[in-house]
Amino acid sequence: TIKALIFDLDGTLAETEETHRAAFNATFAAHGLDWHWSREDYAVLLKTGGGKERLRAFQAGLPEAARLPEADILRLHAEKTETFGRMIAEGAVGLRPGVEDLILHAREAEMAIAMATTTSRPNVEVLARTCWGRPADRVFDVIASGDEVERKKPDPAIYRLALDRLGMPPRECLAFEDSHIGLQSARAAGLGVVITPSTYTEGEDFTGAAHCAPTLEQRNWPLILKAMLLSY
Ligand code: XBP
Ligand code: MG
Repeated sequence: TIKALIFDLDGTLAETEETHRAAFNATFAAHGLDWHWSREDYAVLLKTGGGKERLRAFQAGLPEAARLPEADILRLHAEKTETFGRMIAEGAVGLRPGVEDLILHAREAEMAIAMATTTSRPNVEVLARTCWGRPADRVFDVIASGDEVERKKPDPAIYRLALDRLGMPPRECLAFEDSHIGLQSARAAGLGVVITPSTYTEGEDFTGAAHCAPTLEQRNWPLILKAMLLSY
């Protein structure tokens, strides 16, 4: 039986990636940088999990003279996190359809609810407060977030950390993801995975997922529940 559900944040609980992109671009502009990430640029940049890692990957493609020192990257990222937080608090996104109900029902079934995300911890907090009106640790029993592991998705470290904190083996848990790198991360940690593709990940390769549904809405649950049974 499934005793815990482990959720990815960006793209799965909420369609946050456009807000991340806007926050990056606003930060670049505020610093007089002529960097601007289009949707097309960002679709490629998202293959690198983690905002700081994404900035470094972007810089690697620039001429050496245009690259910033690491301290500047960290400062830009910290500012981007603040801007993103303000945007979310102002209501930039809501939970994706079905998320709230699924978590409520899982709670009724006495399942634990966990989060395994490559995003920064302040982003988890602001989303929980804005969308649930509660601190994150009152929505999730366990939270594993970006800066707690050295290697981000597709590495399994973040899911292993969440499993460790749950104190459960992977076969008793199910992961919910929206991306190919998230799927790889969860699978490598031994988890069954339900995929709900997001705007940026539609069309990615989801081979190995236990089930793929357009959303977590209730009408998709029979299939999701079947996936839970099938994956073990
Ligand atoms: C998706 C990510 C994150 C965000 C940016 O995370 O790759 O890096 O794009 O967040 P998830 P930070 O695992 O939740 O889908 O800038 O805070 O790193
Ligand atoms: Mg995601």
